[in-house]
Amino acid sequence: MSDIKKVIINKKTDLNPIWIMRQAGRYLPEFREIRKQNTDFIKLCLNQELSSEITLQPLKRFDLDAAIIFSDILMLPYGLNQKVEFKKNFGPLLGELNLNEILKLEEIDFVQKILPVYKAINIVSKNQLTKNKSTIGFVGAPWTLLVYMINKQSPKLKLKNDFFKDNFLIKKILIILEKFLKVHIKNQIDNGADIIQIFDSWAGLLEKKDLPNYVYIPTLNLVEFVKTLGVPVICFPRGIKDYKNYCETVKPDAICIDYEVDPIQIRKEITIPVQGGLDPKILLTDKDNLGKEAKKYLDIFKNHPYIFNLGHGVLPETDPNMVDYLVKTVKDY
Ligand code: 1CP
Repeated sequence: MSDIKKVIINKKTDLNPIWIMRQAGRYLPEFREIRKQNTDFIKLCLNQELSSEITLQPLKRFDLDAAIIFSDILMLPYGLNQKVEFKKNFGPLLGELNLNEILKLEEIDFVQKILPVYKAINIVSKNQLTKNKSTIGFVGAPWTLLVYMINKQSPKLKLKNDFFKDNFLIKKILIILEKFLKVHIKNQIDNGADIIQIFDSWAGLLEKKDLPNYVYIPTLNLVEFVKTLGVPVICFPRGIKDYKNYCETVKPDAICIDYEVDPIQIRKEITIPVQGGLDPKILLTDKDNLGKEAKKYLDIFKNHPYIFNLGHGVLPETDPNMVDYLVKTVKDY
């Protein structure tokens, strides 16, 4: 069993495993090299040779405890036949949402369309580099995917005023998302993912009164589904503020915290295993500061099951030497 699973399942407190959100990505020159020759991001995600190679790149450099599959949460709307593009210096751009077409979609056609993602997971989980380590599969939470599907681009800081105007469409999309997210999760697990992380990157955009309908209930359904498959599930409701209420309602096996929440308060309030927290911007400072800030999290969660990670993805401008220093600091603690 991987150290990450020992923390989550056996509640071990002496292991300090580490992985990093967006560990396979733009801060690595070897990734940028492949990316330069593969300008279509979706096609790259659907090339199992390259996407498995990219997934393993950070494990070749650093003593990380997990591989997270190089894919994207937006492969789901792509599989649902909504057009998805990634524009340089802009981010994701989605096409028209055709409800009738989505309603007609069959499970086997969805799976066929994104099959290389599962093949890549299979390759990665069988590679020597992931021996005794976890292979993390992931999905976007229904709410965060709904945001991209309706908004068709990153919401950045807030939702448009008319976001909720088509209630019928929203309800239907949430039902479809639940169905296909379950298919997507099951296929990742069947191909070797031994942990699932649910990214709710835009949970923080909602008012408290809307959390039950858009975050708690849809995510709880997925969490319960993952549990029936015997795999631990980590939830990352970025910006949620009330992590205690989230954990008590959604009941994930572990909770990933963002960098805006006070870790001391989390330590006091949360009883389940915790992951993450360190501000990715700390990696842009210097080694002394990085060591100090990393130890702060390790000290606070000393007697608590804790998986080291950042409080959001590693930034593209990060020096890989700083990541190396971070991993060593955590391992030597
Ligand atoms: O080279 C490039 O320009 C592509 C950059 C990139 C990468 C490396 C994107 C576009 N996606 C990814 C990979 C990715 N995305 C992974 C791979 C595994 C790893 O972590 O190493 C994962 C887990 C994701 C998940 C993801 N995609 C999230 C959830 C986590 C988060 O960052 O909040 C979200 C919101 C996305 C959407 C997305 N995809 C890409 C970008 C730039 C974005 C964010 C856009 C926005 O700000 O709305």
